[in-house]
Amino acid sequence: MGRGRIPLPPPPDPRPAREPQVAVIGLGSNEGDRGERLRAAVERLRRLPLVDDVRMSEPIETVAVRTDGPDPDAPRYLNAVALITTRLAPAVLLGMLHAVEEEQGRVRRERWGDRTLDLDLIAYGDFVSDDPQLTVPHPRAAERLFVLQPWLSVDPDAVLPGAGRVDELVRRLTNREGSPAEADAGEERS
Ligand code: A4P
Ligand code: MG
Repeated sequence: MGRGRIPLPPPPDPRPAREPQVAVIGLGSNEGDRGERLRAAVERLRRLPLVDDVRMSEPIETVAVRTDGPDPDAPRYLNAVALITTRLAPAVLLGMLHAVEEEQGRVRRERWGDRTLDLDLIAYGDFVSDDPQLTVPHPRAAERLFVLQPWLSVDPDAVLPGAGRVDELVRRLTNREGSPAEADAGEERS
């Protein structure tokens, strides 16, 4: 052995694999070929590393909600929800969602402005975080029929951590606002 060579410390134990979790992704598009954007986004989700079992709802058409309320004159959204099983950490998953948005030509202009594709992390198992860069569950999900209805359609037993059963949230929002279509328009009023 050469002089001065210091033996390397043993390598650290490999990190234990993360348990798979079900993550709920909200998809929205109100610019360009909306249906194609959503389909392409889901195909990308299927190809992400450490992601499997991607299940997407049927898309629904909804009135655009702006920061000052619903705007029936703005281009309407197609919204859908995808359930994925993943071993990606929540922050890593959100970073990948942002990368997919960019691939699909998303330009960040004003908040809640028109967009080719918005991917929100709605929930990630029972994980809770109030970091502004990673707020989970999504802070506005409990008030949004355009998230809750497609979610319920792919998981009738869905639960939004901290807010309760999704079927119950949908029932309350539709009772409060009238028909589901009107509820879409009014969901950010309160
Ligand atoms: N961020 C923190 N937590 C999360 C999370 N759980 N999911 C941060 C996604 N992003 C999260 O996001 C702004 C910042 O939020 C990022 O830095 C991210 O790290 P953004 O996507 O750049 O901006 P945004 O989407 O314009 O803003 P925001 O506040 O996330 O808006 P929302 O809540 O996504 O609402 N109307 C209809 N009908 N359908 C829609 O889908 N979507 C919006 C956007 C408004 N109106 C809509 C719809
Ligand atoms: Mg967003």
